[in-house]
Formats: sequence, C-alpha cells, structure tokens
Amino acid sequence: MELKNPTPLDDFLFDLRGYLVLENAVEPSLIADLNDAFDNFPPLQRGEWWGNAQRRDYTDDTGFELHNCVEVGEPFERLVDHPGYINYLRHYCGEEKSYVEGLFIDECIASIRKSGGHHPVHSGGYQGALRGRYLYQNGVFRCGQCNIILALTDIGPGDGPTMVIPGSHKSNFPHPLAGNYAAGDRMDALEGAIPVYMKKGDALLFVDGLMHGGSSRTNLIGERRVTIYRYGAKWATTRYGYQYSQALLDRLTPERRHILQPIPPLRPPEAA
Ligand SMILES: O=C(O)CCC(=O)C(=O)O
Repeated sequence: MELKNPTPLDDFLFDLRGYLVLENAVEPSLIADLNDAFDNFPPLQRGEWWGNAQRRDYTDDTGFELHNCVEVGEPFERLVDHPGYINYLRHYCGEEKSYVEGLFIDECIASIRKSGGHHPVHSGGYQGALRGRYLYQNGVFRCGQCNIILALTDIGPGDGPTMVIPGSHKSNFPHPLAGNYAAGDRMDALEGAIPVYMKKGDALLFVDGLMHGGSSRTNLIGERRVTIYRYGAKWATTRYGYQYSQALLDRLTPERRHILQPIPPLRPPEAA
C-alpha cells in the first residue's frame, strides 16, 4: 500500500474537529489476518495474561480488551507503522521539526464489544492532561497523543460506534451533561456527540484530548472488533507499565522497533 500523507484539507479538518476518518486506511488482506487472529484469541478472564499481553477491560462494560496486543501476532506488528496512517501520526504528534522528532506507542489494544457494551465519555480540552493535549503553534502540530481506532468489522447504527464531540479538544468548559465516567454513564444521547460510522479497514484518527467514548452496542447479533493504537512523542512511556518483550523487539523491522523502543536503554559497557 502506498504511503498516505495528510493534505491541507486534513490539517484544516483535524484542527477544526479534532479527528479524521481515514477511509480504506488498511488493506483487506491485513483486516482478514487480524480477524483470523481475533478468532483464535483464548477465552481470557479479566486480568489474565496471555504471553506478554493482558486482558484488561477499561470498565465493566467495555468488553474484552487485550492490552499490549502487538505481542500476540505478526498482523498486529504490521499496524505499528502502517502506511495508511503513520505519516499522519508523525505529523500530528511526532514532535515534527524538533530535536526529539519521532513516535512511540504507549498502548495498543484489541477490543471486542458485544451487545450492551459501551465506553463512557471522557477527555476534552477543559482541564485536560498535557499527555492528550491538542496544540498547534508556530507552524507545527504538538499533540500529546493521537489514537488510531481501526475497524475490523463494519460499524454502523447499533454496532456501538465510537462517538466524538467535534471541536471539544479546544473546550474551555466542562460539558454540563457529560455524566460520570466511574459510574459508567452512557453517552448515547449526549448533546453535541456524533457517532463515527466506519467500514472495515477505515480508521478513526483523533487527538486524545477530544471528548470521545463508545456508544452502546444495541445490535444483539455479532460483535464490534477494533484495534486501538495510541501514539505519542518518542520520549513518552507506557500508561500502565507494559513493556515490549525482547523477542518482539528483536524480530521487528528497524522502523517498527524504533517506534516501540525509540530510546533504547543506555548503559556503560560491561566490564571485561
Ligand atoms: O471503544 C470505543 O469506541 C472508544 C474507545 C475509547 O474511548 C478510547 O480509546 O479511549
């Protein structure tokens, strides 16, 4: 697949809304390989490890969420620097034109959502963490973290599409109706929020400082499958402390390894 680059229209819309939908970002053969991998996930309990990956659902209702999924198969490795979006991340959150230019993935998740599942709304510009902050200044983007949610199944009405509040990455006020994340309040009818429908292979790219979440999956049959890869500056660190295994780092291409471990540990030489 050819390397895709953000256009001036992408920059305009990303700045305005805080997100972009990249249609056909990932080729059907990789989507098929990822779905095969999902079909063969073991039936993990919450908290259970599978090699160097762990099922760690964000809330009681988000469903199966396998963290550090880049460790569970080669198709997940191909997503690290996928040409359908990697230059967008470099541009928006890769510290472009600075002495620390480069990317890092601090979370990567394989997510399966069944009927009834949802993810409460969170983030937003108001009192937002620097980690997920939106910034454009002096001719460069300096976003703290940008996410790629890749659809592995078609996600239409009732399928539990991700919802976003366009423009909320710049909010100066809290959303007065946003509800309580910890209480698991649903965001389905939240004023200002819109669902992002996608075909499998499409990717939603958004700055983490945008208010977002997952609407309720109301369809009874089937499941929503996505991967979520969170990119940020190369000096960042993983959110929960997951480490990439040496075996994974050793088998990656230099480009992929550089994204997972941009700054290898520096130690004095071993004494002879
Ligand atoms: O599952 C979704 O659609 C939303 C995921 C989400 O809120 C997040 O990645 O922070």
